[in-house]
Amino acid sequence: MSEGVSTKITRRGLLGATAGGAALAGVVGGRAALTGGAIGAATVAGTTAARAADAVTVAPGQLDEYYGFWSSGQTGELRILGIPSMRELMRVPVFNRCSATGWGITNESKKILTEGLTEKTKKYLAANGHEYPQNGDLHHVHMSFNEGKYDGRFLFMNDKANTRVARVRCDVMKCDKIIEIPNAKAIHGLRPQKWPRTNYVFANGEDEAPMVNDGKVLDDPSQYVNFYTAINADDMTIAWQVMVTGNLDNTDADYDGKYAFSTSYNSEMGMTLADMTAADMDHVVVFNIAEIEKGIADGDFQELNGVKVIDGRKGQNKNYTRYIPIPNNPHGCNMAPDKIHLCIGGKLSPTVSVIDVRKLDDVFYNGADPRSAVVAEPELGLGPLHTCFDGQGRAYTTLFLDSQVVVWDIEKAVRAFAGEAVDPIVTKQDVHYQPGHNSTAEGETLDASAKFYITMNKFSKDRFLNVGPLKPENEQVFLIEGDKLTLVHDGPTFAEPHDSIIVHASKVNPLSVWNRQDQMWAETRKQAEADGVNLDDYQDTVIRDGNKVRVYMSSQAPQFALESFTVKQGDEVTVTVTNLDDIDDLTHGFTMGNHGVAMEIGPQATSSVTFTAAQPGVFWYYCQWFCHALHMEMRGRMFVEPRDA
Ligand code: RUQ
Ligand code: CUA
Ligand code: CA
Repeated sequence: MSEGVSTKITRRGLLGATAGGAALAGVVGGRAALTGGAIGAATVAGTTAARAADAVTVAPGQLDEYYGFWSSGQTGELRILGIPSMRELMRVPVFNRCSATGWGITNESKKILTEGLTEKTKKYLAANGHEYPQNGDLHHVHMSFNEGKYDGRFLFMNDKANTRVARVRCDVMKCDKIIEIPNAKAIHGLRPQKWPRTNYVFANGEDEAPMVNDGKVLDDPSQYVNFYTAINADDMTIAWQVMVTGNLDNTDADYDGKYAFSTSYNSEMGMTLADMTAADMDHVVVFNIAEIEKGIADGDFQELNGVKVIDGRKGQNKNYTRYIPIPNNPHGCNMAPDKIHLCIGGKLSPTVSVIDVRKLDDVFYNGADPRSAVVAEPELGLGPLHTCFDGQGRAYTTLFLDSQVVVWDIEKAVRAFAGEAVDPIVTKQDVHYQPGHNSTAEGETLDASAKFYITMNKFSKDRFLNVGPLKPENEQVFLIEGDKLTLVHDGPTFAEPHDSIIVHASKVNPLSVWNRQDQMWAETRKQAEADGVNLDDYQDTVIRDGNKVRVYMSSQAPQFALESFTVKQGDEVTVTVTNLDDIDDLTHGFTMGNHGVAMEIGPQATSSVTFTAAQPGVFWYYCQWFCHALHMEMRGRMFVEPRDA
């Protein structure tokens, strides 16, 4: 008998079965009696967490079930994680410069970083000696949709700092478009249209400014406006803008393709903290997409900096917008996968306001009071920011001030609002500390699931080794089991992941080797053709064109086709490297010593970089991506002859 029990008492077997759990509780209880209970409680909690951790452990060599696409805030890049392991897989530079890949250094990346800027901005930048903004603030990453589900084609993201929106191609995981949004200031909230597909990407302007911001109007907020922008996702052009009252914070779209929504924390149009928090109610703006498209088609717009702008401000009595009063400086804006309920985080109000999108037709067309679309407003805790969903009728709202997540039942909240005595709160769970966004697997899609819950916390405080006054943030993973959330992972991260999406691995299929005909280096290819160079073949050609020198060299591990080349002091040198290796994971690089020049050249890719050889001398170039046992030897010399020689 005792032998039978002992073979059964493995940690996994014990805790997995009810009877086993009871047996362990007995053992622990006995010990607790001897120690005053403290150790017993810790042991139970510890072993439960360990068992839960097993459920999300991805063993070395095993692949994660999901991709996580992560914002990086003021770092300006996109990050790719494996979920649930939280292993960081890749960093994709977007609004930042990158030493490893040459983003912001290569001609191909500079084209993307500059071509979408307005002429005005190019002037501001030139006055400061820059070709493109030197920073970015990337808050929100979202994937393109097809019929309410991720389609694996593109990722879209905002730059609050420089009013830009970027797109990343999921086939190569590189940014291929960046556009500056005219008129608007500080693009913050961003979401793709969910239905029928992502024709539009919606983007919020957070900061108010004069409609024509040319210095004639300055400190006169009564003349300030804000802009909501719809971007054509397929070609990254601006479709239209709507001028609104109040600022815009976060946005989302419905599952019917009819409406989009934005929260506003500054309906007051205040310029000081006191003014921005003066009113008890701010609002959500509802945008009627079909009416706006019709208004554009009928010519009911003004053109402002090349963009068709609809007037959707309060009191214009048209069917472009409606303003639903919401308490108080609301923030998060999240559409539930039940296709019905939109959840608005009250921030300064302890409530989440739930809007039933089926009631919006009445608000637009039958004169119904905008507040009649609010069907629940549960009191959940302090500082509700963002809400995510598990596809089973439950909502998970971050409570910034309480440092908690509150799990609540949407249907019960609706019933409670109608007067029934039900409590919508399922559970509250501490997080460490001060959460902003949160994610469940595919929670913003029709494939939402209840597997795990990720919280992106703004502070780590004491959770990790001290690294100085600047601390990392902390992201935590919880296993969802019925009503229970069990913490299974703490992960420090660098500034500042706001938002993330979790996408099943089956929906994302990146290439391992570039397609030689890729658009990314189309211009470089054109120049090569003009120079009589075939980029698909071995290249060791140096072309002189006045004081411009174009160097074409292919690379094959462990050699560049050119062991040296010669230019004259003051020449503008363009080096084009084509990686002829076509093996997975065989990336070369090109770094020119002492010239601030580096780039990545993936298998079968072409990359180019232009610089001025300002000083005479011998300069070594080398491959900076480890590619071969003789990688160190993969180098060559640039000879720069003195001008007068
Ligand atoms: S929005 S928490 Cu809440 Cu940019 Cu970041
Ligand atoms: Cu090529 Cu290292
Ligand atoms: Ca306010």
